[in-house]
Amino acid sequence: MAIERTLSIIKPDAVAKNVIGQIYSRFEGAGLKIVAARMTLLSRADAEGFYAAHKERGFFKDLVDFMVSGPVMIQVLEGENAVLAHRDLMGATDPKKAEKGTIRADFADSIDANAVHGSDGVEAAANEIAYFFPALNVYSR
Ligand code: RTP
Ligand code: MG
Repeated sequence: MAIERTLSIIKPDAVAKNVIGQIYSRFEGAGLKIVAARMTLLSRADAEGFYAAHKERGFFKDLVDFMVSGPVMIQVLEGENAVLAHRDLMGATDPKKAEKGTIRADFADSIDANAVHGSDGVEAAANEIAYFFPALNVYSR
C-alpha cells in the first residue's frame, strides 16, 4: 500500500458548526495523520485559484462566495492510500446522496455547503498541497 498525502479543507459551514474536532477524530480514526494545518479566511483570489478547474461551471461564483464566507481549516493528511481513504470518509458531493456515517451525511446541509473538500487524485493533491503550504510547513510523522 502506498503512503500518500492529500489536502483537506473543513469549509466555512463546518467551522461555523464547531465540528473541527469531530472531523479530525474521523481522520485519526481512519489512520490519517495531520501533518500540516492552518486556519485562514480565504481571499477571493485564493478561492478562485484553488477551484480554477471549475471556473467555467455554472456553480463557480456560488462556490467562491461560499468558500470566502467564513474561516476555513486547511490540512494535509498522510497515510495509506490517503487520497481515496479521505474521499471515502467524506462521502458524495451532495450530502443527500452521501452514505450514512460519512462526514457529509452527518455534517453537511447542501451541495454548496458540504462541509469538506478533499483532493480527487494524487496529482491534484500534490498541486493543492503546494498551493496552500510552502514545503517547510509540512512535516512527515
Ligand atoms: P470538493 O472539490 O469540494 O472536494 O468536492 P467534490 O470533489 O466532491 O466536488 P467537485 O465536483 O470538485 O465540486 C467542487 C464543489 O463545487 C460545489 N458544487 N456544486 N451545484 C452543483 O451542481 C455543484 N456541483 C459542485 C460543491 O460544493 C463541490 O464540493
Ligand atoms: Mg473536487
